[in-house]
Amino acid sequence: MRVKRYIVEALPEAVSLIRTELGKDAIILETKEIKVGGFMGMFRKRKMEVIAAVETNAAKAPEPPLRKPAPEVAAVVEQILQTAQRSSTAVAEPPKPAPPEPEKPVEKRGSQEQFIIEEIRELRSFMVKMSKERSDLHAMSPPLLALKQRLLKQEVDEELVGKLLDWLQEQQTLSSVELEAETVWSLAASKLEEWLEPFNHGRIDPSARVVHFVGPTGVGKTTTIAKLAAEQTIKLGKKVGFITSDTYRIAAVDQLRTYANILNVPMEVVFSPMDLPKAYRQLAERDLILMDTAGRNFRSELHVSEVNSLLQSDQPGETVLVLSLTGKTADMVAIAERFIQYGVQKVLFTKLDETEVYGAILNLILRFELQPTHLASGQTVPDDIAPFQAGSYIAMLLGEALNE
Ligand SMILES: Nc1nc2c(ncn2[C@@H]2O[C@H](COP(=O)(O)OP(=O)(O)OP(=O)(O)O)[C@@H](O)[C@H]2O)c(=O)[nH]1
Ligand SMILES: [Mg+2]
Repeated sequence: MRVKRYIVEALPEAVSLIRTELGKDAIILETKEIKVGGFMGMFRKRKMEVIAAVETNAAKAPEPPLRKPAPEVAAVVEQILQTAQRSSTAVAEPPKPAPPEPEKPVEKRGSQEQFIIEEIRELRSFMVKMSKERSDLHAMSPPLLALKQRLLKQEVDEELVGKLLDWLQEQQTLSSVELEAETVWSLAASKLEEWLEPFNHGRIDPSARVVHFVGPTGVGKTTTIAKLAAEQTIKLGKKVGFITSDTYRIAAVDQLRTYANILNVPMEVVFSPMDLPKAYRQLAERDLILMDTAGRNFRSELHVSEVNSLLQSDQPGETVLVLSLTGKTADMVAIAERFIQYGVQKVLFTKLDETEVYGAILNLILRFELQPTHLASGQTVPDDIAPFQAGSYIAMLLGEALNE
């Protein structure tokens, strides 16, 4: 049997190709919508994948039942072929310019179109039925199903889940036995680790002199800065300075000043980008400057460009986008999209302690190629923060195989 895979815009295109390349006895084994291009299976263009096959040697041993061309399948293919031909004729040969009775050709074309639409509808329901039967036969094993459900409950992007499950199913096929739950879990963990490998070295760049923290209101920017200042001072022995541009609320300046006093860190307040050079001069002796910004509605482009004007610096530095895991994934995506335009490459997730749903971390990292620096998991300064580690993150995401 010769099997061939076609990626096309629409079914009729595949049908013509199949007929040309595999001949009229070809059968369609599977059709599904897929996406191509993009990154890690995302942001792709919609296409159609059509798997077709033709028997090359009738004398060969019979194929397993799944692959055997069912008579109704062949009939469907024949129908598709006819329909495609009719529809391509309809496209290639539009009705001739209006003869004396202008109404008639329009009517004729209308009914012809209607006929094709009806046929396509019928075909589609046939194909859906066939592919359902086929997928029923290929029903996922309970451990794979459990993993799928777990990841969807964790709000992992459906496309990522599909990609992981496809790979696991391949492994299962290769091993030709049903994989046990523990194996499925450890294979999934290793695949996720492979995906996250390029993003497992986030941290704050040791050569950065200025680190800016941006993010929506109340996500924990100021608290995080205090936690990191303690980490950098106590653990790494760095001399840290603070700058805040959050002058929208008096309390905001006071909040950072309180931490500055406790940690014995000098602090400068800037009201506009023009104040920055002076602030840097004042903190010239410090090894690392952590800059707090006001939380705003960063779905607004205006607010993003406004905060960006404060992030300009001639010093080596970076900007960390702070996002709370209690936020909605769609909102996080919209905000990340805005900041990506300004070159933000790092992300720090807070409020890990307030949720048991961790998929957004994976989605955001892979979708935007953001380097995660830390995970913050509570209100206590300085303890409730830890560097991001792919291994422990994946363990949280997957949970316990046997409890599923
Ligand atoms: N549970 C939990 N609470 C946190 C965490 N990080 C910060 N918070 C709390 O979230 C609230 C807001 O924290 P802030 O640090 O003021 O947040 P912000 O992003 O600076 O807020 P704005 O400056 O108003 O935009 C405070 O009550 C913090 O204690 C965390 O990891 N877990
Ligand atoms: Mg703040």
